[in-house]
Amino acid sequence: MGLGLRDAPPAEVFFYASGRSSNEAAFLLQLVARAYGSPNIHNCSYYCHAASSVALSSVYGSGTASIVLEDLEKTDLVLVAGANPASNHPRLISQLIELRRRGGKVIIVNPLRELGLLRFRLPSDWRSLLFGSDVCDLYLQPHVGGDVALFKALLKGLVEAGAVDREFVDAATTGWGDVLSDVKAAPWDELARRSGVPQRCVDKAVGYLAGAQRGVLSWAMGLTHHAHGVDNVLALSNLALARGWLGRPGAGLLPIRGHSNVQGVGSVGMRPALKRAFAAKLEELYDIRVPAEPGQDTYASMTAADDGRIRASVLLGGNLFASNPDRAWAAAALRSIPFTVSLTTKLNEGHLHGRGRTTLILPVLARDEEPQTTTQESMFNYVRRSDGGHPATPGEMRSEVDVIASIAERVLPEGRFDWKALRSHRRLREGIAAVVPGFGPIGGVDAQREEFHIEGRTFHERGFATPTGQAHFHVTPLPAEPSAEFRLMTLRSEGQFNTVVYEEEDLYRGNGRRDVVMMAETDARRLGVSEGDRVVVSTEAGKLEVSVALVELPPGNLAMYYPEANAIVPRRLDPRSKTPAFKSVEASLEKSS
Ligand SMILES: Nc1nc2c(c(=O)[nH]1)N[C@H]1C(S)=C(S)[C@@H](COP(=O)(O)OP(=O)(O)OC[C@H]3O[C@@H](n4cnc5c(=O)[nH]c(N)nc54)[C@H](O)[C@@H]3O)O[C@H]1N2
Ligand SMILES: Nc1nc2c(c(=O)[nH]1)N[C@H]1C(S)=C(S)[C@@H](COP(=O)(O)OP(=O)(O)OC[C@H]3O[C@@H](n4cnc5c(=O)[nH]c(N)nc54)[C@H](O)[C@@H]3O)O[C@H]1N2
Ligand SMILES: [Mo]
Repeated sequence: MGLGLRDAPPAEVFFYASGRSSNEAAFLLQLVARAYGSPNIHNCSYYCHAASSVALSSVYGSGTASIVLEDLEKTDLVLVAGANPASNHPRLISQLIELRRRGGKVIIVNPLRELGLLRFRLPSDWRSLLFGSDVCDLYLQPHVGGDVALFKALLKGLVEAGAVDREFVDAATTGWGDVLSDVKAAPWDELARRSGVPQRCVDKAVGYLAGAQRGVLSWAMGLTHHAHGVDNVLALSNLALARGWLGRPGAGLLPIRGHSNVQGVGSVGMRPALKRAFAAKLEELYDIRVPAEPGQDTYASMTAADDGRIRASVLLGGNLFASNPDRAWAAAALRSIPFTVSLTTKLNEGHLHGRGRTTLILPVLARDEEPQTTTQESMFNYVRRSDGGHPATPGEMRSEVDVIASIAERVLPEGRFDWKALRSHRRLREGIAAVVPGFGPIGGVDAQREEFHIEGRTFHERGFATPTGQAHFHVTPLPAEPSAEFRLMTLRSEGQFNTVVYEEEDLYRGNGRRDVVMMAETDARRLGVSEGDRVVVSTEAGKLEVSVALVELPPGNLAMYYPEANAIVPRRLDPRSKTPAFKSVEASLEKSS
C-alpha cells in the first residue's frame, strides 16, 4: 500500500491534516513525514486562523490566545468581531450572557445582524430557555472588509476621550508614536465612509471601551478571511494595547478557534516550519534532519499539484475539494495527483470529486472512540485528555495512530523506528513532552491524569514572548477600495460542519434553502428583485444562479453559503498569512433572464 509513496521524490509529496485528530496522531504524522524527507506538512489553519497566528506573533511573540478561560469570568467587556458563536461556538454565548448578568458589556461587530447574537435561549437555564436572553449591548454593522477602518475609528475615539493607558503603553509596548500619528491623520469622515459605521455608534462603542477596566477582544473568520486578514487582527490588537488590556488577568486577545483540535495539531508540528528549539529536539530524539527552509503550506501544495509537481499526498481528514477557493481549479489540481491516501472517519464529497488518480481511503476511528487515551488542545491553550472509548462501529476500524504507523512502516527503511513504541499513545506523549515547547507536563496525563495550561502562551503579567519582552503596535493602512459593486462574504449556517451540510434550512437567518444570495432590501429594490427571485452572482472566478434572500446587511454587501459558494470564490490570498480571502470577494449581480 505504501508504493505510491515509496516511488515519489519526498519534495513532491504533501501531508495535510484537518483539525480533528489527536495530538498523538498529528505528532506521529509530522514525525514520519519529516523522517521520510518531506517538509510539505500543513493543516487547515492555513485556511482558517493563519492570519491570527501571524498577527499575534508580531504583537506578543506567541500565535495563540493571550488568555485562559477563567479570564472571561473576570472581564468587564467582551468584543466579538467577525464571528457567529451562536452557531459555531455556543459555549461562548453562555459566557457572554453571564458577563451581562454581572453588569459587563458585550459589543458585536458583524455586517450581518445575526439573530443568535441578539437573543439566545440557553438550554441550561430555564428562564433563558423560556424567554431568551439578550446577548449584546451594542451591535456594530461595518461593511464586509470594513473592520480596519472601524478599529481605527475606535482608536481615534479612545485617543480623543483621553482613554489610552499611557503608563502601560510607555512601559510595556513599542510603536505607539507611529500608530498615534496615523490615527490622528485619518479623517473621521473617511473612517466612517470606509467602515460604514455611523459616528454615533462609534461614540457609543468608545464609551463602553473607555468605561471598562478590563476587556477581552475576540474574533473568528470574519476578520481572517480577507486579503487584509493580518491587518484586521493587528488593528484590533492596537485597541487592546492602547487600553492596557494585555498582561493582566481578565484582559487580552482571543482568536475563537475552528476545529476542536486545530490548535494542538499545529502545536505538535503539523506545519511547514518549526521553531528552532522544536526542530533541534526532534532531530536529536529521532535522528532526522529538519531543513531550515520551510516547506509548502496548504495553498502552495494545491498550486504545486495544479502544476503537476505533486506525486503523492497524505490526508489526515479534511476535504480539500470543497474547502478550497475556485472549485473547478481545486478539483483539477487534486485529480492530477498520481497517488493519494486519505485517512478518514467518514466519506465526504471530496473522496469522490477530489480524489487522486489512485486513491486509498482508509477508515479510522474518531478521536473519542479510540481505545487508547488521547489529548487535545483548547483555544485557551489548555491540554485535555480524552479517555479511550468504545468504537461505534467495532471490528475492523483502527485508530489513526495505528494506520499512520502501518503506512510508515512500509515506506520508511526497515527498522527506522521502534514501531511498537510509536503505536503507544503514552510513548508518543513522552516524545511530545521532550520535543514540543511548553508540553513538558503532557507525560503527567498518564501518571497523575493531569490536564494543564501550556507554558509561555498566556500573559497575566507584563513580559511578553518577544525578544525585548515588550508588545508591539503596528500601523494598519486602510485596504484598497473594492472596485466591484458588491463585497461578497461566504459563511456557515447552523446545520453544517464546514464542508458537510446536515440541514438545508438555516433557521436563524430564515432561509429554507442554501442556493441563495443574502442581500439588503435597499439593494434588492434598486435592482428590481425581491425575496425568492432568481439572480446571477458573478465574480472573476465564475457565475452562479441563486435566489434572493433579504437580510439585515448594509447596502453593497452580499453573503452566500460556504462550501457551495466556492464555485465562484476566486483564488486571492492574504499575502502575509496565505489565507484565501473567502470573505472579501468582489461581485456583481443581475436578474436572471
Ligand atoms: N456548528 C458548527 N461549528 C463550527 C463550524 C461549523 O461549520 N459548524 N466550523 C468550525 C470552524 S473550522 C471554524 S473556523 C469556526 C468558524 O466560525 P465563524 O468564524 O463564526 O464562522 P463563519 O460562518 O465563517 O463566519 C462568521 C461571521 O463572520 C461574519 N463576517 C463575514 N465577513 C465579515 C467582515 O468583513 N467583518 C466582520 N466583522 N464580520 C464578518 C459573518 O457575518 C458571520 O457571522 O467554527 C467552528 N465551529
Ligand atoms: N468559501 C469558504 N471556504 C472556506 C471557509 C469559508 O468560511 N468560506 N472556511 C475555511 C475553514 S475556516 C476551514 S477550517 C476549512 C475546512 O477544511 P477541512 O478541515 O479540510 O474540511 P472539513 O469539512 O472540516 O473536513 C471534514 C472531514 O474530515 C473528516 N474527519 C472528521 N473527523 C475526523 C477525524 O477525527 N479524523 C479523521 N482522520 N478525519 C476526520 C471527515 O471526512 C469529514 O468529512 O475550509 C475553509 N474553506
Ligand atoms: Mo476553520
